[in-house]
Amino acid sequence: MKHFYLIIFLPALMVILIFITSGATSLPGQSLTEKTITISGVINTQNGEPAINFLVKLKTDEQVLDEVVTNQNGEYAVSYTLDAVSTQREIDKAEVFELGEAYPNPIGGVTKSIASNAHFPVRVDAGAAYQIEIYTVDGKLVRRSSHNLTTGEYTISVGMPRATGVYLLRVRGNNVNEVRSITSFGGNGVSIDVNQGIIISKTQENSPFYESDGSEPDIYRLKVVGGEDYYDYETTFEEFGNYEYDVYLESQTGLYTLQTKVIPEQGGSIEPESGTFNYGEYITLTANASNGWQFSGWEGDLSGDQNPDSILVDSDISVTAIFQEAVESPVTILLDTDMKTDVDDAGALYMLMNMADRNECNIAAVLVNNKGDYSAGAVEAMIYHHGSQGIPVGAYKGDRVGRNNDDMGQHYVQIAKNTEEYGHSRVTRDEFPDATEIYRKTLASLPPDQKNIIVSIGHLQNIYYLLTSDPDEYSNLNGFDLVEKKLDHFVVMGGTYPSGREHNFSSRRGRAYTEHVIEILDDLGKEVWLIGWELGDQIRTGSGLAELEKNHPLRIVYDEYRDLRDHPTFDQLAVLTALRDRHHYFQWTRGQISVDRLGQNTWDDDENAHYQYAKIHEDGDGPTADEIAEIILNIMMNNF
Ligand SMILES: [Ca+2]
Repeated sequence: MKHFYLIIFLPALMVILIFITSGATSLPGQSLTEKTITISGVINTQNGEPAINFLVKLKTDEQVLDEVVTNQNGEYAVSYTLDAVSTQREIDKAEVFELGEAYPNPIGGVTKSIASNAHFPVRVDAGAAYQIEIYTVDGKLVRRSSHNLTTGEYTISVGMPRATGVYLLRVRGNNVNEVRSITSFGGNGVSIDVNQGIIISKTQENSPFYESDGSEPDIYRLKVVGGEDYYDYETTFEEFGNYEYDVYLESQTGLYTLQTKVIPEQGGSIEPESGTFNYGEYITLTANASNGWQFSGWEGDLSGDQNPDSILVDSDISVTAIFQEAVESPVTILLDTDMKTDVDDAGALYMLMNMADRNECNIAAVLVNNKGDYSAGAVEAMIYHHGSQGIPVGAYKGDRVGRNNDDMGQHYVQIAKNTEEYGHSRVTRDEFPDATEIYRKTLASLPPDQKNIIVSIGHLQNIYYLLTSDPDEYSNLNGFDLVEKKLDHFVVMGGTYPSGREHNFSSRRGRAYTEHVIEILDDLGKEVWLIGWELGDQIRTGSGLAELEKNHPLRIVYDEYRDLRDHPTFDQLAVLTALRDRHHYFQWTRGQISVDRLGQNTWDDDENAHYQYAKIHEDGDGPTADEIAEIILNIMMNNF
């Protein structure tokens, strides 16, 4: 910041008045006085215009007591309340209080007359700065002089009042603090009380001395500080009571620049980004985060993380806004899987576990909707293999839906039974709690304000039993109300769009559940995002899994099921939709689904419905099927 100091005495461009008001306070042993000084005035530029946005300071040599910025009319008012203690140090006038109150007049002693001047021989005992001061009896300082003295006798000139009357003479310094009474005879001499001590004789020398009895104003300085466009002033103070104190008015003006910086650049922006501002202005700065980013805090001339924040213009300003990638509270997933033949369920489970490791989701529970004994055990084996022990697993306990032990994929049976390799202990579904119980227990434990999502990648009977469940030890809500309260939405792999037949919805013993679940979901009104068979069939992955270790369950099941050939990603697309920006990957059609008794689904476009199904973006509007497949493969392989 540039400062320009220039002091010039000029004719009175302005008049500054000092108003002194008195209050009173008291300290033990002393009666001291508290005073408030207020100085107000108008500053004009040399051509008579109001000086706007000048900083005016009331200050001693050491300390700024008050400061204000001139208003649109160039007006200012500064004030300061002097308490009895601090003023002794900060401003000369304090000594007036100290003297007037603590050293009552007169002290006594022998009175001697001094013929025509006020020169006092003084004996001092050691080198130090001494001050000789003359006060009126009511404590107003009339004169002061300072002297650096060593041991010996000195004659010191002290300005004496011309007005006839009794005054106090005080000598202090180097542990001396003596007060005498003197009488001034109006320029014809003084008399002084002499006592044992510092004042030992008198001289007859004549010496003019400066006099001010308080009837004339003194000259004070106004400091003008500012930029290139500055002016210099002299001003006068009308001074009452002949007090002595140093007052500087320091004014400042000018134009200053704002520079901003954003770290990292893509994190957001600052408004305003730059500019030129008048001294004394406040700039309000707003940090605007980009999508996916959040404001972290200010650096430079601002600090903290208040947003927006404001800053006073008193120099060139440089402000940096720090942004960080937004960490949203991850969604909470309840995965409902058949894990019985097709291997996309295993791919979906590994995607979820890998994404949970990177805080993209919490896995609250896995529910298994196949009647075969080993589906839940296979899920448990994969959870253990991945190191995600602790995820609750619930199993469908009925005997209608899905495949039995002989018909289900033997690759899953093999995984479930291999406790030695994967370290799990529960193998068959009778060792797992009921899926409805896990659903209810988990939902009851979740806060309703999170994004709790059921991702369904199999048959719908578990969801049916959940939605029709009664209150229990976990919740006094029935299933419908519990889901209404705790769940945000469903992502469902099932159906073919806009119409067709698909196994999850239409299996011979499962399709009755589908029909009922859709009816209940119609009533519930929650969002349902649908992944159809035709979409998963276009996006194929699997061959890349050959790079996984040989004991990796995902590699084993893909190898056993399809010889590690590329294979549709029905269930993985549901996970991708649940956890990533679904509009980036797919375009969505909103409408009403209907499912008949055979599990055949049809579709009616309806902008007000709460079902949507996904399809690949038109050319150029989003990633292609191959690009999505690559992303899924990498997430399954924990390579992202
Ligand atoms: Ca499935």
